[in-house]
Amino acid sequence: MLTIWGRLNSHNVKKVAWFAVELGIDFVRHDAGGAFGMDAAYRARNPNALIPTIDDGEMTLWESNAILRYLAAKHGGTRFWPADPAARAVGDKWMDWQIGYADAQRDAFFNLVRRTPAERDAAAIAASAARCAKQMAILEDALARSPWLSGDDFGVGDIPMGVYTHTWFSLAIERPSLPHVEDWYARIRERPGYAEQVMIPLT
Ligand SMILES: N[C@@H](CCC(=O)N[C@@H](CS)C(=O)NCC(=O)O)C(=O)O
Repeated sequence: MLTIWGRLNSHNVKKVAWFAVELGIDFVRHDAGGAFGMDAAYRARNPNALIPTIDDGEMTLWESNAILRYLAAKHGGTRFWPADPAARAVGDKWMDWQIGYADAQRDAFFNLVRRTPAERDAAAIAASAARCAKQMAILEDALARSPWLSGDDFGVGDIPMGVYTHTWFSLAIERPSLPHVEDWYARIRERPGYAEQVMIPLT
């Protein structure tokens, strides 16, 4: 049985929980991080004191995108992570690209979701929203050429930005109209586990 540690209102935990549902594997998730804190046993599993961490009986692993690739390889065969290096690199690229996107979105997210209206920094929110729009235009261009970030089929490369895109559409910020991103987001919303593990109210 797969164990996932981490609160579900974390982007990085959502990735893993959603993908476990896609893979059809049984898992148990224990809240950790944020208001739930991290005990000494957790910190012994993950010296970074960050979430998520998993244990599947074979190994303990942290770093959400590494966890996704491990689970894809172990439980998905080539279904979600192709064997061909070039095909695999297509989705891998977007997994790494998400780290830069998360940086762009951070100020808008923390100000609008984790702070009270009185504490919000309007200039930081606007700057963050503008950075997100610029990044999302890159995603739009990619999705105009390919149905999925992973290539012709949905794959592990769609998971990280799938999570962050839900936040982008949920935040009270200005968004340009990006029809291919909207279409991809609509298709992702139909995927197993997405509504349950990702589309929860932002907190
Ligand atoms: N690169 C790491 C980043 C992990 C990370 O920053 N996690 C955040 C939540 S999304 C965290 O642990 N924050 C502290 C906390 O929740 O207590 C990964 O992808 O797993």
